[in-house]
Amino acid sequence: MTILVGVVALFAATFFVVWTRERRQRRTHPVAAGLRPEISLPFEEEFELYHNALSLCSMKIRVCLAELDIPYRSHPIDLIETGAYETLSRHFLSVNPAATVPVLVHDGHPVYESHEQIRYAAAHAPPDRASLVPDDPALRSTMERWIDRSSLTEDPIEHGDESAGNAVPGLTLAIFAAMIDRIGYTKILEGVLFHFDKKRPFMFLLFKAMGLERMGKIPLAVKLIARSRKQMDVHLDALEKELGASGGPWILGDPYSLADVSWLVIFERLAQLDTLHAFAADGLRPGCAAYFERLRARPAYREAILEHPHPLISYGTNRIRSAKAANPALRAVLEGRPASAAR
Ligand SMILES: N[C@@H](CCC(=O)N[C@@H](CS)C(=O)NCC(=O)O)C(=O)O
Repeated sequence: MTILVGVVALFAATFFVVWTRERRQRRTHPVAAGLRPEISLPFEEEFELYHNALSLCSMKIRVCLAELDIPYRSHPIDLIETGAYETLSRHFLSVNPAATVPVLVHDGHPVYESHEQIRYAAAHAPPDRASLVPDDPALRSTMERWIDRSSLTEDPIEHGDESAGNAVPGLTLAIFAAMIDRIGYTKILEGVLFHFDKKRPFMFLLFKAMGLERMGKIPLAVKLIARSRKQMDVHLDALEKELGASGGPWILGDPYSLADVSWLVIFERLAQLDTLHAFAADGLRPGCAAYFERLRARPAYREAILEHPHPLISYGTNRIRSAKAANPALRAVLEGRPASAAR
């Protein structure tokens, strides 16, 4: 018995020492947005991108680089949803101490925050490419407004009224819950030990334990999804109006701009969530539905999204689709329709 207590105490002490040391080395902190010329990172190519297939902000900068035809060296980084907390690795923290993707690196200097990265990339457009930023100041200010209205900012859950990007994380809970059933508990545990926002790994543990099918039994998730859905409705109504006023085909009318880059990924996320039809299709916001089809037809969509697939994303979308088909109450939670309404 004494030996057993001794072994347990030794194990606990060793664990505590290792954890404390690791935690110190994996400390995270916020970073200022934009180019950080004072930081130098190892690099091989003019542009390098640390990104993830699922991450909305990563999709945005990939689309932008594809539109501008800027080649880059790709560094795929896992999030827990796609396999592991690689963003918490010591290596990645040396690239971004805020532990988030994407990070654009230009000549070895990081540019943080995707809405700043697209502006930065546009300012470095090759001379033979349209810069995606109109010269006309009025159009430029409209573009900025629509970039902001699609951006994911700090503490998005509390600011869904401000932008569609902030309304997205609440809706994304469904695909989180679907994807996480393929990830082991020990991987999530790394987040419990080291993630800067402990709510997130605990949320994944809960989703994994409960399963997507029982998401409707988590009152906080149900409330958040309903609120995010309403917020997204408001943002899309505004976009529908703007597309009508500009006459399309793009947000500013004729010129395709950074605003369109930013909105493409919002629609793509709704499609990944198998919920696009509840927001823009079949006579519901036809302007937005047709707009997304036009965005999808651009070569950048193929290059930046279709050519960066992840098996767990398609797995997640299919899981959501089949779970809703088998469970009308879950469909009602995710799509806001009465449980009896079939698609
Ligand atoms: N405002 C940042 C948001 C960056 C962000 O939150 N990235 C997410 C993926 S979309 C992330 O890396 N999350 C890491 C985690 O949750 O552990 C941007 O626009 O770049």
